[in-house]
Amino acid sequence: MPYPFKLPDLGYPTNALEPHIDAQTMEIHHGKHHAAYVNNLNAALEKHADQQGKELEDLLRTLSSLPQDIQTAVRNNGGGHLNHTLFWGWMTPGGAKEPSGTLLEAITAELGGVDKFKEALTQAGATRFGSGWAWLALDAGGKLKVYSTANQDSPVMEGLTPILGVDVWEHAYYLKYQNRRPEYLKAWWNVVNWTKVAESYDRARGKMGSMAR
Ligand code: MN3
Repeated sequence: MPYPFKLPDLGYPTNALEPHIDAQTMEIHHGKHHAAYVNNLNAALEKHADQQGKELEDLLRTLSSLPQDIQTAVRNNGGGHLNHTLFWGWMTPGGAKEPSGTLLEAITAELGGVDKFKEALTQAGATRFGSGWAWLALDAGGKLKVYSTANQDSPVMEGLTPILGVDVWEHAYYLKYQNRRPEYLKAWWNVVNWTKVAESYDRARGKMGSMAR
């Protein structure tokens, strides 16, 4: 849905991911941080009627062709809106413990298996200096890639499709884990919604297939 963008529901109560992610962090993260990205994105687009019909992903894919005065605001707040919307969906209480299906096959074939993939994503998140995200993304050639981005930059901005991502901004973990980002990342694996992640992968592969045809 294009402008005006709206804060989506979490899909579960703020305390649902306890003890791994605490309720107060979720309340502030969703209700304040994510809400601010949505509000700031709408404020940036308010005076640009010609941009208001675009879907969020389209805005982010074509950042450099947007009016100069809103490029940074759309990059930071549009990226923040998309990243967080996906992030809430990639988490769930009591989800499957491991990936399955075509995603599992791809992780095994391309990344050396689930354990190696988890290590790589954890490492990408732990070593991202300052604020950012660690990603599993699908590149233009249909291959999986594990890496990190700064700030609210999304894989979408460089032509990749996000499959799974983890927020490593301090606001995502500081109340419970303080400076212990690796401990937060370790706990986060317990709440990953593998069903949703597998759907992200299959959808991204499906879109590629239809483009190739
Ligand atoms: Mn965040």
